[in-house]
Amino acid sequence: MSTPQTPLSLPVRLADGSRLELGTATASYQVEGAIAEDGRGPSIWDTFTARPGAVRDGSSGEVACDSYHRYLEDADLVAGLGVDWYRFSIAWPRVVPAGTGAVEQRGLDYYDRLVDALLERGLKPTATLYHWDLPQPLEDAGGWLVRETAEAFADYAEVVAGRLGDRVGTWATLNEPWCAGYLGYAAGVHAPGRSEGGAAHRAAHHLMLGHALAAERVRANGPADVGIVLNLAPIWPETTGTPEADAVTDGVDALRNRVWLDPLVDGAYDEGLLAVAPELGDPELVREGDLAAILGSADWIGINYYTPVRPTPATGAANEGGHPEGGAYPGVPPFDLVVREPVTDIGWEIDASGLEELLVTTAERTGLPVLVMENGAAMADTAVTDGRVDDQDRIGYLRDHLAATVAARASGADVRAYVVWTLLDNFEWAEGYTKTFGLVHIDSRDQTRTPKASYHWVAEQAAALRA
Ligand code: IFM
Repeated sequence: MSTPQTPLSLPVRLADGSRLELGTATASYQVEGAIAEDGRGPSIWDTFTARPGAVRDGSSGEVACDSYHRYLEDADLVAGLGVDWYRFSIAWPRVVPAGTGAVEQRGLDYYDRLVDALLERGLKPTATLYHWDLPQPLEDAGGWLVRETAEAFADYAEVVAGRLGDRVGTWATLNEPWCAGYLGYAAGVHAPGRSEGGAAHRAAHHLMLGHALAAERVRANGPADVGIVLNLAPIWPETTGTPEADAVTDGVDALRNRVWLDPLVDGAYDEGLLAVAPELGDPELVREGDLAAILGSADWIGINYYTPVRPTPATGAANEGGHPEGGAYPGVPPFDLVVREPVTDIGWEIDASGLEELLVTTAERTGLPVLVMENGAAMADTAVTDGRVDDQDRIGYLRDHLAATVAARASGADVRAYVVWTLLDNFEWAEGYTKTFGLVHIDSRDQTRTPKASYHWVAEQAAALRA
């Protein structure tokens, strides 16, 4: 990693006068807390976190960063960064507590206040409609394995857009459907914690259908820029040149990348994908008109990038390789995932060139604007000394990845934004509070927020871009 002190050369504007926009992001269940307040219903993450052993430190989002009550302080922190955007997500169970039916106005009121607070501070509110907190009643009725969930998602999207659409211009339907579908319904390491093998492909299709139906409803509410946020990955095979290795590489690429991009760009699931996911060839699942609805339904593609994926045929048990993601690729021949040094505190390999590659290839493949909607690093930097957290390692990571973003843009890819994950140290899903990605440290005893050195570094980059 290069030294953080090296000045970053940011091409401030392109010939057309546009510049890269910066932002930071959070997600409802990871920061809000207040899970039983103002009529919020239970979500699958409330249920999953209560399951013994599901979360590393046995914690939950019950309090999290208490952002439901401290959103003004958070908005001030984002404003202090001088960035353009705040990307937040809306908790479906706050707005439609049972998943369908009655709307909870107090839940909508919260997001209304948040959006106004951002606008008052000159920030662009960017809303994600689904960052994994499915209302539990919908899971009880089958979750993403059933079509009705996609239809309910569209109804909920319409309610939210109806209330916020006059002030929110940029909408993301789903965040990382790969996690919602395959970590949730195949690997079982995320809520709802089900290990259903190939049935998870049903979830993938319903998520994409839900995206398309929701996008249509959001647009029906007025001018809106609607996209989808994918955790695509550069697939860098560790082994090549054998039929086994090629089958693994193609299968991993199919489920990590093509199952989302192909229907958006081609309106089809390709042959290699159908080989690992024959369920996607079932006309009862993929009904007439579904693929036509998904085709062209995104105005932009959001990319969340942290690490490359290096598969190799397994030498041991099927799809284990000691990696929790192994079970998230049903239908792919047994493989291991190789991780090279250096790694972050969560064990993810650091390689910024993967981001540049993804931005360039995704822009080419889709012909759409691409936005880095999440990028950041878990680093073991929890100590506050004299009111400071000196996270030079995080600065190094961000610096290299922002430089990779700029390089992709300079080479002609239509890269519009770079959004840092995340504003606050928060609830990191199955890792609980053991892994911290934030620009701002949170003292869980009293919720004191302490901006880290990386916060000040991002502020400097934002100032340079605005100059
Ligand atoms: O914290 C998550 C986020 O919710 C989704 N993208 C990856 C982040 C780090 O794991």
